[in-house]
Amino acid sequence: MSVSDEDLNDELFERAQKSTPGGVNSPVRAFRQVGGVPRFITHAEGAFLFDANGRRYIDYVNSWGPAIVGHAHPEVVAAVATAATLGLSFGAPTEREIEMAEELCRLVPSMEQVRLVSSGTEAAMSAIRLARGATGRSRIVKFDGCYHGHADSLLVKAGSGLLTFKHPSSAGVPAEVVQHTTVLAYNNCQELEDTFAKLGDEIACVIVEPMAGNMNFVRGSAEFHDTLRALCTRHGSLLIFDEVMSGFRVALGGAQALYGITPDITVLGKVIGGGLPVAAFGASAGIMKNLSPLGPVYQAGTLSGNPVTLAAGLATLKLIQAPGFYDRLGARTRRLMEGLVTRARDEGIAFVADCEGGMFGFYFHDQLPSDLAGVQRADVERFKRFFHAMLERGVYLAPSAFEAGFVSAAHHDAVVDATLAAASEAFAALA
Ligand code: HOZ
Repeated sequence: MSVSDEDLNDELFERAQKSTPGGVNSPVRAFRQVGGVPRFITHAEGAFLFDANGRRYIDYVNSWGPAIVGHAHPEVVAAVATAATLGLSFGAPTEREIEMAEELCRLVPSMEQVRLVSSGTEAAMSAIRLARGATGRSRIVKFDGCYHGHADSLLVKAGSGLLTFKHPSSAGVPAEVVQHTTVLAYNNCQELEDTFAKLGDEIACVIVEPMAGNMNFVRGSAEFHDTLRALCTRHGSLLIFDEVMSGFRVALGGAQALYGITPDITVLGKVIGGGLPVAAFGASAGIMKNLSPLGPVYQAGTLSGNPVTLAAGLATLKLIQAPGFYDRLGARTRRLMEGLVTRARDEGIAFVADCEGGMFGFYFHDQLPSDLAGVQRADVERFKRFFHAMLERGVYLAPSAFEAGFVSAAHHDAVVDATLAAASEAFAALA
């Protein structure tokens, strides 16, 4: 019997579902919004993923952001291999942790000190605890459609998988746990002003994705960020920029460098681990001194600052500082988005797109959204058909209309051209 194109992915998916809920270890990997069987990846190189059937895809998920220099970059792989031979984990400090902390503080000058952790969830959760400990206040403010990992107090009207699977506020989180979480509309300055007028002196912190990537790609307006900064300063609340996605993605200094805003606390992840699990949160020394062992705010981790993961991260941070790196990355991402818009419009399809650095979003709609309500006005059914038309043609997009996409340095012009050729056919099929 001949093995059809989808058989090995099908087989693996069936097997996976027996031992793992939904067959995946993170919900966003499932194809539940778009339908069909997730591709089981055997390996990746540069701009390409290869699945169990040996099919090659141009990858615009890039491990949900980290693979900014392309998959399996030889310098990153060599750094990991060298580090691994020296031991995988010590549970004691290493010089590499100092190097990473120094590098992060140099590149993101709003931070004087950082604490390294193993996931974005941990970093955001710890940043909130730090803000509460430093201010002695309980209330936190977040925005509808923003996602900051899966800590309990942040799983209210959240983006990413919660939005995709239509459970924006997770079950299993007691009302008492989220009673201090206030959720506002993204980019709405009036709501912010009103909330601070009423609750300002209770607010420990506002946590925001300055360029949101978990409800598709939505840019925070300059006015929104200026208002946020001014209100937090006036009321003694801490402003937390969650730059897990935008950090080292939209610019070397993150979104805060583009907006010229100095947040009180920054949360980083994804790119800083180059594909291995590392995240960080950082702030002024005055704020960070509240953390244990200096202060009373507890935070810890067996594998925090792991020497092998930091080797991958440091090698990646070195590569992205090559002259012209972000100019080239931004130019390719723009060419991709402009090419998609032109090809969709050639077919009479309402389609808009936006991007910054190596991060992008597109919508089957005639207007770019500024908040979650705007995102939800776009045509998800059309997105699903486009997703599959592109997948059939060897282009792997995020399997959700509510996720940002990513371009890497390995997406050379020829790769972008091949994507656009696939998109021409896909749009024609949709039209
Ligand atoms: N922020 C990522 C996607 N929105 C998270 C990836 C995941 O949840 O697996």
